[in-house]
Amino acid sequence: MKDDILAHLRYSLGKDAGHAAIYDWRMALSLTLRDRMMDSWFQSTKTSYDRHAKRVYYLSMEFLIGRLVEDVAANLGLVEEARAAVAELGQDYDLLVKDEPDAALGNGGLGRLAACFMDSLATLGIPAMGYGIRYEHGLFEQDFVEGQQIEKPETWLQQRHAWEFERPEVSYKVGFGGHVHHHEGKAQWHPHETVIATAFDTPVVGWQGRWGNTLRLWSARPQKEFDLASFNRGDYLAASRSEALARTICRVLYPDDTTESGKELRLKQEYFFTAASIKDLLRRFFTDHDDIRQLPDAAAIQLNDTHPAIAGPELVRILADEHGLEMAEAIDLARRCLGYTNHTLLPEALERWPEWLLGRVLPRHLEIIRAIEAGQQAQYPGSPRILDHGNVNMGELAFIMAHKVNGVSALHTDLVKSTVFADLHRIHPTRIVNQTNGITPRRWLHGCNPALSGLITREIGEGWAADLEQLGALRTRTGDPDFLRAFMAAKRTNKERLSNWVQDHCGIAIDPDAMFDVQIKRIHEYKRQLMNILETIALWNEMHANPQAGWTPRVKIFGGKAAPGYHVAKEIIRLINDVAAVVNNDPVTKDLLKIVYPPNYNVTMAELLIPAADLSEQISTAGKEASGTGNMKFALNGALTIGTLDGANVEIREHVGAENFFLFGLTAEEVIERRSHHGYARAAIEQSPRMQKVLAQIAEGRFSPQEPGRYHGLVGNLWDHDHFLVSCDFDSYFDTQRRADEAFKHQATWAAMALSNTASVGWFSSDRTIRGYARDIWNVHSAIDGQLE
Ligand code: 26V
Repeated sequence: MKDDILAHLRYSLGKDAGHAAIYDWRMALSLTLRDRMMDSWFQSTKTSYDRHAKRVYYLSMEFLIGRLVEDVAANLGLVEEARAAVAELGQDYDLLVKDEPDAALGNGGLGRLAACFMDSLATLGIPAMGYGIRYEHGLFEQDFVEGQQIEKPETWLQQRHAWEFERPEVSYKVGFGGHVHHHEGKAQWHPHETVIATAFDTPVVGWQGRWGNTLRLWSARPQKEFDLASFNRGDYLAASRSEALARTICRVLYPDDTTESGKELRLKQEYFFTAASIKDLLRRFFTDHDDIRQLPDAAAIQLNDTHPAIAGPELVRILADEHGLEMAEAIDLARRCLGYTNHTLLPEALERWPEWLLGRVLPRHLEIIRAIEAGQQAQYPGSPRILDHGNVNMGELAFIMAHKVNGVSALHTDLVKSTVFADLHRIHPTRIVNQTNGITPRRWLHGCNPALSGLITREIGEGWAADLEQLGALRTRTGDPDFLRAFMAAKRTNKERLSNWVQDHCGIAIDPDAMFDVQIKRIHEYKRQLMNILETIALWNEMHANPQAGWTPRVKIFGGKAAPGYHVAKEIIRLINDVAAVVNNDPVTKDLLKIVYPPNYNVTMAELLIPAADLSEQISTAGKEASGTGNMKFALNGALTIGTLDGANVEIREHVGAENFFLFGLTAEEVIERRSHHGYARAAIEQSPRMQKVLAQIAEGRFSPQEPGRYHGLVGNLWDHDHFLVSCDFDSYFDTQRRADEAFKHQATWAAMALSNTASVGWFSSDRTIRGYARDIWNVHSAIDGQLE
């Protein structure tokens, strides 16, 4: 490996060891590891072709993959060899790993789920391809200036991406606009503008390198590089006009996962990558088939939310307009290929496109959507409408065009059936199925927590990484004091690692003996970071008034970004930072309470924070969080959850046992009921002197003395509206936190509770999730024997 790194340094990077920068060393290492993926990758492709295996196509606007060096090295079993080779070359392996940019091609849970799924598909040996967009700029970088979020462009591609292969020969035209020509019952779309989609392939090799799939991300380039005729006439702008659309399409990931924005460019991004992906999978299909009617036996196309929902009409367009199928048959054939995953019930996040906009960008698709709608209404009169009030509802479109629709946790799937898609569920009672989310144990235990994973491997062997339910064997150790001590020693190691990092990056000294209480996720009102900071203030008040009362010392850790246009979320960020500035400087509570909010939370930061957490905050208003996946990562790493009965929390609690989970708050049903009471928020606050005091402090400017009125809006909204019921759950949240304080004082029982979490969440492996999709939705099989049975 040492020789290979040197060879890459010399021949791929053009450097000799004496002049190589850290970038060069990291690239040389990455390319050396990448070489070692090739045999498995080629062999997998060959096996899939030879067996005419049915393939999964996972269409997702987002793949939040993070760094890859360590992941690849671990999956190939080469970490020790790589570390040694790098050391022999006089370099620090850990520094090289840290030099890699965090590929943030996603907003949050939905994008990270897609990345975990890619890992599990490869580990299980399921022939699959992930399709997405090669954004030039991923999710913005967050900075804090006077406590306020500032967004800066993210630039991961300013350096070469070590893991991808450009495939100039895999290119497709994607059209926009124009008109439709109807002649003798046949339709033909003549787009006005065209861009070229070019593939960039990243190999994804599973555990122990047994199978490799491809993540194929599309980049756009202009059809005509440059119009020399215009240029020669002196019209320099016209010369590069065709470049403009192509350059903008892949320019940037949309950072708003709260509201459908109805932006034309977003629609073009969606169609761009969907159309290229469908063309690509059909080209592959026709290499070994000649009858398009066999497509459902060869391709399972999964839509990650409605973002690629235009795949339905696009497939119908190709089947009808290019292959001459009748419209009804085309729709039916397309449906047998398509599955749709719903990830949110929030009405404001459900995609709707103005009909005029969709018709202008994709005129033929609008006609086809009308035909789909007409077919549905003819067969099921009164069925919910795709087209209504001048909008195209992408959720209804995706539902009607999919043979299976799934929710992402048991509770969420029930709510999908009873709320957003209740009427469609009555018409199609077997279409909705549940697939509770999961996480890859390779990244989220083996990779990020060497201290704990080493201990587990010494205790039960190494099989758990590919069969996470083996962790169940650890349940017998919850009564073994020696093992519990070792378990807590691993946690302590991770807490020290984090404490050092917080000192270096935030300049805050934190005590590894304190309880590390962590809430990391996008900032949303429904996730209730506001309730957490209000509880923190209440706790501080009581600690400050009576510092000798035997408190459990706490470090409150926050991480997360707000959508740039989400005003309330940004106010919450500022409030957390303002409160931190006051609390962290209080000499009375300095050994009892600290608040830490490092900017720019991302996958890499999650890998540092999660293994060090004692308490996991999963406190959304019940019925709002579709699943959550951070909740699973924390439990796996031995944190206890304080949480509501929301999303996958419900199932996590069932697995770990109610006695090992700090439950509080209204249920989803009670939330609905409570909202019907006039003035519910005011009533709840009036019954809670503790909360009243906190709200008064904020409103009086205790945390913003330079601008006392800064949070009037935020506080006023809690009294008068409080749509997410912070007021109603506050007291029960506070009391439950005090129960957690008490439990933490008894470290031996806490250790047993924490171990019960680690031992009992094997079911939440994304391997289990993918087996479920393979069986219930895709009808695909592993190409490595014995993996799916
Ligand atoms: C929505 C939108 C709306 C249009 C503009 C751009 C945009 C980008 C992303 C989204 C996604 C929102 C849905 C989402 O991320 N859902 C999360 O999915 C996770 C994986 O299933 C789940 O664990 C979280 O509970 C759920 O919030």
